[in-house]
Amino acid sequence: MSFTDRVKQILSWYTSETPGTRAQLARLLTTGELAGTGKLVILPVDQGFEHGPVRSFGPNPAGHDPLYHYQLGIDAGCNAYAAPLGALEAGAAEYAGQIPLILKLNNSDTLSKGEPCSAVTGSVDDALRLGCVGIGYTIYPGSEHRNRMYEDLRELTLEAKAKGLAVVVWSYPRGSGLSKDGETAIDVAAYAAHIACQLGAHIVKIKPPTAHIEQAEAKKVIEKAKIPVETLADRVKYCVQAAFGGRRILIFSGGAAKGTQEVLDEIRQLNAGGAFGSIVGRNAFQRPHAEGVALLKQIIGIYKG
Ligand code: FBP
Repeated sequence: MSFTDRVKQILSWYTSETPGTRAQLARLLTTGELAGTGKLVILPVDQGFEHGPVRSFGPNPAGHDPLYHYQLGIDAGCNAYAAPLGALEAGAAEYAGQIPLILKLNNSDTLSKGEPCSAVTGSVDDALRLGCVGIGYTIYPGSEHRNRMYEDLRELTLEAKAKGLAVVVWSYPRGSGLSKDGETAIDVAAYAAHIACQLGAHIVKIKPPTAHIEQAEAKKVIEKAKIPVETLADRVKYCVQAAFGGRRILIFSGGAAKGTQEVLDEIRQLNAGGAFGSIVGRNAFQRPHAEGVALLKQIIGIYKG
């Protein structure tokens, strides 16, 4: 029975939402190998847009086919598959009902320079038409264009909630307001998680934070209050706290392709820190199918405890 007490507890944090939105969150939490545990492993495949097809699918050319990723998510027992409009449209009919879908509603490419800002590339109605459980949206706190992204998200969130969908926010600090190390600094990561919660996200995704502290004022408080930030588990714990005291689902991204042991060690630390799960793309789809499935299953196994 996947509608467990833990699922009910998590849903109780979202009582202001419509029955439709709560049903979609429930569907995410009761699908796949982690059904009922309160944990999520999601397969995101927007890297073709974000980094280009060569960098994304060159290592495993089968990944050029959007249907490959539907099947990968299903075979691995993921809770959901997230992708931009074109890729979801390519397989939504064939795979209808087989895995929850998240429509990534804004995207950026790496073909131009300047302050990071994503374009809105789909609509809430597209998400409904394709049978998605929710919309996905990236914000770049630290960019000069952050306010535009926050305001666009506000409109989309309002509509998604009114139409009974879940809202998943990728909160990725970057831009001229931050140093390169600052993009994943513990204080900035926690801040990014908190901003996404304040913007009304149901599920927030951040990168695993480092021990770097970007803001001098935050450093003083971390030291004075003795907030532990030494290990990744410590830092994850703090980020979960920053996400409304643990009342929002906070998950962590997988990052660029790396060795299996390195991936699994990181997941163990995320799990130890109280992460609600992971969203792992490149480390899954850049491996041959069987290896990608095996790695995702190992990740799921760690979250299962
Ligand atoms: P990965 O597991 O491949 O890191 O995917 C997670 C993700 O959030 C993708 O959805 C997104 O395309 C990518 O990371 C962005 O990575 P970056 O911030 O390095 O451009």
